Amino acid sequence: MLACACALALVLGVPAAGAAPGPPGPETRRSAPIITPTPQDLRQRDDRATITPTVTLVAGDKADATALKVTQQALLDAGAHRVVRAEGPVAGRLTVYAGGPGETPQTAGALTALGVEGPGQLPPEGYVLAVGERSIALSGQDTAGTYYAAQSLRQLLPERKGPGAKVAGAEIRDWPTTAVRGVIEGFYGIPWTHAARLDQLDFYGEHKMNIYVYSPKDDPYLRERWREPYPAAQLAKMKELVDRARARHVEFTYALSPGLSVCYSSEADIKALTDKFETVWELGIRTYAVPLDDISYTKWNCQADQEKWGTGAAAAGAAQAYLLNRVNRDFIATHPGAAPLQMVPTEYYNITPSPYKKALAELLDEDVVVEWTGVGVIAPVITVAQAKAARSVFAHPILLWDNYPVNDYVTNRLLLGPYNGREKGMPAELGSGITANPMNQAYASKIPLITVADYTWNDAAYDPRTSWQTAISLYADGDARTEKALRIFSDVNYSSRINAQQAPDLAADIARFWESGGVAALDRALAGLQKSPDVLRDRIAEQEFVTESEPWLDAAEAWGVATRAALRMVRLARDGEGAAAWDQRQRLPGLVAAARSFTYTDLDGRKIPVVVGEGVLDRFTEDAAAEHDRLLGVTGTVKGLTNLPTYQGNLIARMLDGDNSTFFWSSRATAAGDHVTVDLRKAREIGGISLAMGKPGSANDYMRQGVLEYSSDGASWEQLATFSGKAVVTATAPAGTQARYVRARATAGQTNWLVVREFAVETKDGSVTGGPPAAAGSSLRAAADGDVTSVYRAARAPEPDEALLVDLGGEREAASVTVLQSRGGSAQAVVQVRGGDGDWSTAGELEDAYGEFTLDGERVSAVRLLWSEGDGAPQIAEVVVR
Ligand code: 14T
Repeated sequence: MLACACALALVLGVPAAGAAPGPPGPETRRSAPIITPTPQDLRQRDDRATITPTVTLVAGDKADATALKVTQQALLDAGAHRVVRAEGPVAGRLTVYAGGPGETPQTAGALTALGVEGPGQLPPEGYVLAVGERSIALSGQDTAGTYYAAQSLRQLLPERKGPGAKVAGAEIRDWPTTAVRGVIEGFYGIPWTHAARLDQLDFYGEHKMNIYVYSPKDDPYLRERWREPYPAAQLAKMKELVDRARARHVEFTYALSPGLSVCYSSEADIKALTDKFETVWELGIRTYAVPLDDISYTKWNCQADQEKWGTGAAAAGAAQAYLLNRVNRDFIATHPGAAPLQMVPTEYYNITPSPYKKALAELLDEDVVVEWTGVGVIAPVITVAQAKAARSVFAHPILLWDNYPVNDYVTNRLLLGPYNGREKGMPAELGSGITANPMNQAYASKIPLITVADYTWNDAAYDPRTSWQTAISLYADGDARTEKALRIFSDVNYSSRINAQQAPDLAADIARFWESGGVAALDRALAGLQKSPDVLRDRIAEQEFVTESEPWLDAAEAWGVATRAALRMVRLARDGEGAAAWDQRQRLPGLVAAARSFTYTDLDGRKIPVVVGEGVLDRFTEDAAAEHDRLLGVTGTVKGLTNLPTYQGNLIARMLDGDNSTFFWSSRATAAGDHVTVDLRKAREIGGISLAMGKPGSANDYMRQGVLEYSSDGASWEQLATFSGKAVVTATAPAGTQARYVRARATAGQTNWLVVREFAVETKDGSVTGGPPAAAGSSLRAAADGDVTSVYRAARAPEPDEALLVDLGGEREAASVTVLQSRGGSAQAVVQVRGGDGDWSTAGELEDAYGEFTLDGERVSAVRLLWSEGDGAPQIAEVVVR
């Protein structure tokens, strides 16, 4: 069997394809045709076709109308002036036979003439597409197959302004390995627009997907108010969707979710369900689903159910089976042409045998299809064995509801990486097929959905990275600059529960930089990131992509600016440009804050700060600052660490920002062993410790049982205190305690997540005295705490003879003293050092934001700044002795 490697051979083997005659003109958009999903079997032929000015189209009365339209349009786009229907070939013209045995009988003869076998032996939806010298034949096993042959032809033909294009001879025999392939609009939050849905249906057809399940959680008529009839205007729109879907060979599936309020035993409710189904039957809908996910099955909505089935999960399974069977018998069975009913069980997310599943498996009519999300609501992997187990535990055909690329549980993110972690051979075990739950962003969803379509059609040939490149290339519509920008943008929106690594391309560039230091190469990559949003805004064909991705585009651009500034800072510091590097360093927090400032507005009107490249871009700016710290000779900012995942933008750093209204928030319950840790960056003498957890609105989000511990190496820990049942914990380390790390570690599991407002650790090393006194919220110590981001801000201008004294707590050999003034502070001072003899000598005069004074290895025990009078209040970020 031939797969994607052969597609390549086909293209490379006949370089003239799509480009002849002459060199590729500007109208030649793509040199290498991509057929996606990857065909099962594609072979090159020695001959090639020529697009003649008039092309003859031979098609029977029963030929698939949309297949003919697609074929005709593809021929016109390939440069034909006219496509004329006829009964047979006309001399001098290319003839295209469109239609399988049941549609266009003439195709059989054409295939014989080309020496190609017909589609008779292929599975449903299979097709044969042959391109020979004088004719092209498209022959589906059924009309869907012919339509898919037309889609493949569309991708095979070049785009040209006039006739004459040469098309490499090819023979494709192709069929899907998964019978049901498509998308379930099944997410919470803002539903897709009508226009987006119409557009999606076209897109599904182009990618050989054959099902769309209409099930947005926040359409009131589908869930909250499921019994209510539709307003006429909404029915009219649904009709438009149904018609569009039918034309694209997509099964429009109507899913009604009564579980929030249904009384399973109620004849009235069963009638309400089937009545609603009846109204949409009129629109042409033939496939139905009753999802019972995300509801309570331990609480009945009516007393009658309690009386009929008793209590417990098995009772719920029996009640649900009863309702589903009634719908199956009263509605599906009485409506010829209706497809098998689909249902989502309340336990949809595992394969663990249970009383509920047992009841459902035994009682539900055997032709009802059961939906299942894999193991886990968002399954990182789905294996052949799991699919088999699902089939056996539910004892019904399984339709995989795959929660990718859905982002309703991470509305601050776009998930643009490929479909991944689904074992080859898995679809064959399901019995039904695969529907992917997409993002609230319909257009951006197309990138991952193209890869889903690829996997579901031909899982054996599927390669996530290759498919992802194809998806990007296709979505960029062959425009090289758009493609590059889209790849960069998708790279920084790559990770998810099914793709572990964030920004794999950029992370590799950054790793290379830290290893071997090529500033220019990394700056090129970061400039690419900074510019990619504008390229996409200007050039991408689907402007809706830009509209819905706007906050992420803004953030990507701003991160490009911030990371480039960080890189520049490192370069300057390495080049000995201390003043310029310091200037750059001080811009950094503002640039990072700007990059974090863009928001997505959700269904409730809440503004959610979006993230891109998290863990990579933010990390780079932190690593760059750490490198700058190292070059300056300071220990750096106290850091927060945790093994817990973060809920949205509530980063661990927020427990150290001195702001009691911001907090770290975990995105899961705390388990024994979980910790939050303060890293003081070097062993220091510590004093008082205060851990403030919980917050208004989440008063119970605190660590119920734990220990406060410290360590100098992060490996062996000493206990300071234990705590339980208190949201605010304080302790004092015994005098002389030296520690680099202080942590709170949970000693028991709990159901609540964790909020830490502040984790304050007092440090006692280094002493700063003198004046002027510090302003409120600042401290003298900040001038010599090893952290250039904490600033000593004087409360007032210096008085005559006032000086700031930094005691090093011992004598050491020093090469230089550097004084860093924060932006906005421009005090002047004479900088003196105290030598081994106790005498003060002048090192230099501080005049600017950055003052570096050489000491030639003198022994130094203290530094003082003798302030000049008349200036404003000094602001000293750090006095550094090296
Ligand atoms: F029906 C299911 F197969 C399913 O996945 N239901 C929902 C789905 O609508 C949603 O889009 C998806 C991703 O968030 O997960 C399910 O919803 C949940 C699942 C949870 F575990 C909502 C809250 C949960 F805690």
